Amino acid sequence: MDMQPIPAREGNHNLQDYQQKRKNFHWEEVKENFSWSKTGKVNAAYEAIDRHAEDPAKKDKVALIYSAPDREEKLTFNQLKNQSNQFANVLNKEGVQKGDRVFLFMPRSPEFYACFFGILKVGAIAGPLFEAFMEQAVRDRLEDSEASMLITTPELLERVPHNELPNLEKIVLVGDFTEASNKYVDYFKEMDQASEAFDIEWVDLEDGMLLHYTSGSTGKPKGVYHVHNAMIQHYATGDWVIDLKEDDIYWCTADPGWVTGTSYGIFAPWLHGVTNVIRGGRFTPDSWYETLDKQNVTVWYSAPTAFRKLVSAGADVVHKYDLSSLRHVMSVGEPLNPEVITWGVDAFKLRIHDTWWMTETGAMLIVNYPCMDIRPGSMGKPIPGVEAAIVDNEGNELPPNQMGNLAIKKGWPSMMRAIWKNPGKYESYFINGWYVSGDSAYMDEDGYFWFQGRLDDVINTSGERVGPFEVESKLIEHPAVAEAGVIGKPDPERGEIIKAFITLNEGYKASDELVEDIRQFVKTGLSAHAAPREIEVKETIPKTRSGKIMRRLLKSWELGLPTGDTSTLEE
Ligand code: 6R9
Repeated sequence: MDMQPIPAREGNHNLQDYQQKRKNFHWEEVKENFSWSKTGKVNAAYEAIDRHAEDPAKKDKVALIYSAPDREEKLTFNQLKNQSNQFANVLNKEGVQKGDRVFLFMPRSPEFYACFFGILKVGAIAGPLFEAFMEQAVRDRLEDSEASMLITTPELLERVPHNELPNLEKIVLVGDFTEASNKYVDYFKEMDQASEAFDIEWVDLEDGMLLHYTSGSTGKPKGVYHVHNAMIQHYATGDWVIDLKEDDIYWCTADPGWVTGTSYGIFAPWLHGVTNVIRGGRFTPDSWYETLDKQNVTVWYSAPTAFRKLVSAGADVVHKYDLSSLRHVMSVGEPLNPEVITWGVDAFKLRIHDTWWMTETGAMLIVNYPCMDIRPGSMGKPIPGVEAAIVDNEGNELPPNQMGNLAIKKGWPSMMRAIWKNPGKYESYFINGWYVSGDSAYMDEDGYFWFQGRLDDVINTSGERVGPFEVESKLIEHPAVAEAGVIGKPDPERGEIIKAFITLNEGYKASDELVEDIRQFVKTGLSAHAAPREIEVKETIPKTRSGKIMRRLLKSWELGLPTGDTSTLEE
């Protein structure tokens, strides 16, 4: 990389602090910031909300600013405490118990957050689902988790195949509905009657808190299981990396259906008692700049795909808004293009700080702190208490500048504790004491990490992880499709787009209409972000002798690259 490093600025801590911490730090130190270190009573919902609501100086501080085209609302820590207590009482009344899975399938709204903390307060495990999921995606997740309750809206209910989900006992409906069923619970009616007082279910730090489903290269999406202990790292990175201060107005753009939207859209800001902006509605460059301007956002966490859209919108759009309150910007989800960092320096007069982590890691691991020189294109360095390395396939460390598996020494606080009902899959992540991420990278002589790509077939489209198998499975459900192979194809704005290669069943002829029909089939059956932007009809799909689709070969053909070893290709 021939770009000059961008010099450090000030933050909560200086470089010596971090260097010191890297040498001599234990996560125990962070525990002092939680009330459970004194009381022994643990629950992340208490630390994030109630603790501030019980503090006379913070009780009436705005916790949540909700802003959507059709609704503006503010909730204080005390209001959020009361509402989540009410919902916890509703859950108790409906028989939800500690360890039960309660899923949320609804757009971002103030109700979402009251429900989320209510779930934690009864000791249940929250499973947030992205609102754009269609029936198949919803079914797979509710089936695998054996969720006993779902919270959704009447509008989204048609995507929930509840008669085919034997474990799903109750559906809480947030909104007006007419059809009566003893399965349905009327959110607003029950909340009206519920008490604002609730005795929190105290849990163990190792008790379940969250299930986030994510895609791998094979099989259905898997449930990544996180425990209350993760709050330690959410808090620490909220200080070290997000640089949160008492008076910040913080905005994380991620939906809580993805891990960034919970770890950093919920826990990090509220564990620090900071005002958190939640924006509903669709993305447009104007509406995003308007949110930064109108809410006087000071700290902003977003993603390369969004930044790239802002770059394409041009300088004229930025300059219409007053972004002078903004002091710190971070990014996650995909490689952050050096050009975007340069643009940020120009547009915001600020550096964009890249951070690297995954659903499985629960919190940031490799980052650019405010006080560190940024090398554009690098993800930065591991946080204190985390050991990162590049390893070979046997888990042996490789020297600097050599490409290999990006790996983390097992045992950081927010590490996933299981893959739901799939211990074999969980074990497969760990080699020789290392968590192996599936990303390839190298580390330079100075300890900066540089992302190279995925080592598996997982697709990253606009920062969203899509498993090719899930899309292929949906494609072949279409009556015209015989076989399907799905790859990620590089795209300047979206990072990658999904491209599908299909063969047709006897009696079907390739046409634009048919291809569009197949695309719509995936879009309405699975989800919009998983629908292939490009579909190419082929005579055959390359497969190994054992019948596995050779996605790598499809990709090489698509990109005009050498095809490598094809010895396992079927005749
Ligand atoms: C938090 C989140 C994880 C995958 C990860 C990697 C990619 C994330 C990145 C990055 C390059 C970064 N990724 N951060 N690639 N630079 N700073 O995104 O979780 O949805 O599980 O995705 O995203 O490939 O393995 P998740």
